[in-house]
Amino acid sequence: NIQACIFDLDGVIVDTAVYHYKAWKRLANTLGFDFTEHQNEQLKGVSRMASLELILGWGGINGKTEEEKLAMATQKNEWYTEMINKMTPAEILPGAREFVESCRAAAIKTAIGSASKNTLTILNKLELTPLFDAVIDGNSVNKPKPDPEVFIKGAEALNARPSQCIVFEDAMAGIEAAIAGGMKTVGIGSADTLALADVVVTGLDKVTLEMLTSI
Ligand code: G16
Ligand code: MG
Repeated sequence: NIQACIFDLDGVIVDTAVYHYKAWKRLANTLGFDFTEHQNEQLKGVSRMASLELILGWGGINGKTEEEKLAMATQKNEWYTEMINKMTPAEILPGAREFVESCRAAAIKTAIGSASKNTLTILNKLELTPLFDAVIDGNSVNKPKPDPEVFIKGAEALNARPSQCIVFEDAMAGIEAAIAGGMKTVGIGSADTLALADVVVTGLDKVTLEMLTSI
């Protein structure tokens, strides 16, 4: 039986990828280059500093000091937070609130396991904070996905055994993290990119509790 469901935030509960993309693009443009939406796919689930490294690589920019990189990441985050501060509950992805509520109604614990340091701001804007028993985010982990730390801490916070947790993830690194943590996985997106997941669906609007018991 399932004790807990742990949800990634970006790409599962809400689509903030478009805001990350706009903010990173603005930073790249100030540095004199551009990158595509296709390249942006590679940034999903990747931490802020690791994303910056990838982007600087695309622009062929070398030799920046750690201090300069930190300033760039901070600037990007300012532009990003300006956008997420305007988010409303209308931006919750289809079925997300309903599915989390159905877990709670069935006495299944719920947590967020996200790489984002802006997790609480986003949950508050979406008015979803009360629906989660625990929130593990980029501020509470040292090792980014695909390391299982974020999900293991989530399971611990919920007092659940990893084998009885289901993780919902849109990024390959996140699916790998959950598997490394000994958890079951539901991929949100396409079966081509999330091949390692136990099941793949297009969104939480396509998931039922009955489906989960058969994983
Ligand atoms: C998210 C996004 C990533 C982002 C990361 C860190 O991960 O998918 O694109 O770089 O968080 O975000 P921040 O700069 O807000 O700390 P997740 O794990 O929620 O999909
Ligand atoms: Mg994600």
